[in-house]
Amino acid sequence: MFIGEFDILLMSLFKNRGQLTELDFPDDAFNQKGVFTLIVVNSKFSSKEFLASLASNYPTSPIVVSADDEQRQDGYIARYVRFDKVADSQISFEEKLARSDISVRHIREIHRDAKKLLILVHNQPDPDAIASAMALRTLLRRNKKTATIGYLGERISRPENVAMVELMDIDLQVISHEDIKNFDSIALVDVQPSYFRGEIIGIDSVIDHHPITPECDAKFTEISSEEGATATIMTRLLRAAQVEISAKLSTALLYGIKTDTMILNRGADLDDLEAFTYLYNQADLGLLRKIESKTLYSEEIKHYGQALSKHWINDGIIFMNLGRIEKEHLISQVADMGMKVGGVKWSIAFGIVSGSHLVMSVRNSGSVRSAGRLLFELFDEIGSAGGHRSYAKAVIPMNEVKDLIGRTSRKSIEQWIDRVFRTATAQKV
Ligand SMILES: [Mn+2]
Repeated sequence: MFIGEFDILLMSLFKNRGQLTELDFPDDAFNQKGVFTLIVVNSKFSSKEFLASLASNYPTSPIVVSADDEQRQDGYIARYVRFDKVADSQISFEEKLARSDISVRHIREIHRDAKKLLILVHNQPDPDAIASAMALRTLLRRNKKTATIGYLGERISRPENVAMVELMDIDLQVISHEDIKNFDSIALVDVQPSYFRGEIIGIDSVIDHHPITPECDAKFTEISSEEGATATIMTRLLRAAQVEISAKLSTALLYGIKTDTMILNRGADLDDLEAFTYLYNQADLGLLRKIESKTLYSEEIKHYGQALSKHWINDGIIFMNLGRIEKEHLISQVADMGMKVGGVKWSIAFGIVSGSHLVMSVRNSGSVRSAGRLLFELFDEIGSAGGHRSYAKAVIPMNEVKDLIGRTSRKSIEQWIDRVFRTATAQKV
């Protein structure tokens, strides 16, 4: 039911939703028969009294007032909507896609003649990087044979990432610097040229969501740090090009956005939300659950068990030693777990990785000194150390540890770490 005069365009929007009743006078509203799925009132008639009697006459019909510049007033029974704004935001979204479509034509042009294209991600491929690389391959209308998705690091080991690659059957390849010569075009995804310290030449395109760095010259760049994930940018480009996004690709992109934004908690913006909602509708959620549940391997539980059973707590700090291990990510997982213990303000997990480096992962409750700064001050001179306020990491070569404390027995390392952290966390900020 429409009460009052309305724009023809607005009326046409509602025409296909059912039968319209158009009334010129508000009083006519009270002698209508039937059930109304929506009542739209021109703001001219939106007095409190009128809306209240409308509501009591039609208790099951939602009431919307087409407002001009009026704000919604408290105590009013209806919702105020500026219909022109609704249309406006839809148009500006379409405008954004249309602009992105120009970008798509550009990047397609740049890689068009390449016989062998390399889509290169950073050395530790995460779901966002992997999904975005797959998306670019689809966007460029290429397949496994005509575009390789590769990285220069070691075999991926994080269980979720391994599960993603295996369960989704993704052909992610480890490549060497030598191999790079075999490609006649290179696209970077989720990373920028400066990351490779000038070691890779001939980069034709860059798509990334990290803050732009100098020396980012490529024929095509789409770098936007407002987005929480490169997968969000890729989703926009695919939609702009009106490419159908398969269930598999939707799942991968959704997972990329989820992990890079910590389920839309960290650095996510409206575009991430928009992409998330869009992908969610066409993703294989069962498959996604399967991937996400694979966070542990059976042989890893032993390390966990040992570290947890031998933990000790001093001055609100929980210490957990994983001993000698191969998989570094276990240390940060155990550190996360330490924060769940009641009364704990700091969680320190550490272990010797590949026999060559002492790796420490530090977490705190946030209301204490910055973890990143603390590690930096303590260990920057003998290793690499730093991170965020509440989570940080230090990596120290074992020979430095030996120089510093004389020996590298389990006991001496534990005593040293205990002493260092108790002293450092006791200091005033
Ligand atoms: Mn990313």
